Amino acid sequence: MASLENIGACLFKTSMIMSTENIRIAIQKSGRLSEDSLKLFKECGIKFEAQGSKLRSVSSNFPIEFLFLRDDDIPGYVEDGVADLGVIGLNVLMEQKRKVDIVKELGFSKCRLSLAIPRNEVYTDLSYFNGKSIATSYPNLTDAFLKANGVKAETHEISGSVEIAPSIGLAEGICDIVSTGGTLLSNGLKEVAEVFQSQAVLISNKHLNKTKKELLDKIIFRIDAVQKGQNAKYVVLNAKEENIAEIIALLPGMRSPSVVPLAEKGWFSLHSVISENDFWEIIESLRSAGAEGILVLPIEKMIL
Ligand code: PRT
Ligand code: ZN
Repeated sequence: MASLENIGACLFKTSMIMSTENIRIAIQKSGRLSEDSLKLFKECGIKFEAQGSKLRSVSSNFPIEFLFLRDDDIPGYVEDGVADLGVIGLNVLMEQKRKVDIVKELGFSKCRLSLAIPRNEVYTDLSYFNGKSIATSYPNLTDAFLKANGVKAETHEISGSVEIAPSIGLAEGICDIVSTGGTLLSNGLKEVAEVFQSQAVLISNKHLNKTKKELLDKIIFRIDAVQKGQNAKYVVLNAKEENIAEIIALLPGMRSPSVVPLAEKGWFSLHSVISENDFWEIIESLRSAGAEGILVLPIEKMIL
């Protein structure tokens, strides 16, 4: 008869075998996507080391292996199945036209691909670019945009320092990534048309096996919880009993808020979850409805 120890040993061995299949994710080694990518997976409770020259790291508490790569290589590795998942700017992904699935928008590294021209040029509309030359590191996205808008311009692909192209006579305009607009400004350029909006996305290989699909679902579940928590705030406020109904009507919370009696008779503490934007819009109405001692607290994770 099987002893408890034997059954335990068997279960242990089975779980070891089951856990040998790691899902592999490629994230940028160093650059504008790296810090937020690392932060996201740490907030998802996935422990791993990412220091110095390390090119890979296996998590100690989740069956996942991280590969640290240049961002441009990530879509190709995910398409080929060298990595199962990747975090990449939508701009790079769409430029490369790789066959992968976009599984989640991650909400960081937001930027736009825009057309810009020298500041002193007079600009009316996109027809300005007819017959002009445009320098860019994104020829596919730029050409597609120009074509969709019936503009016949010549794009010149260059790999870096696109913003200096007009001043050295290489092109008459540029199509480049803009975030704050500071780089355009300091190079005597002005943004005239937005071509594409980008943010970091989680991508996946199209042919994940069952185990890896299940792991991806777990990762998405965790990312959802982190993202919901980031957009939501926990609000605690005090109010007299006669004002509670009016205050509840103002709160667009998840469900009915908790109402807890305070030590002082006739006073209650009201707890609710609302989006930060909603909060700023209704704060004055809450105060005029009699809310006092309002506390707004961050939420780490939110599971609905
Ligand atoms: O070394 P590796 O190849 O991995 O990285 P990289 O140098 O190619 O990319 P990196 O780290 O610069 O950017 C990675 C991703 O971050 C991009 O593909 C975008 O999705 C996103 N991102 C967000 C940006 C910016 N903001 C950004 N501001 N990528 C580039 N810029 C550059 C832009 O090219 C221009 O030179 O910043 C300048 C403009 O910024 P502002 O703030 O002055 O407008
Ligand atoms: Zn790159």
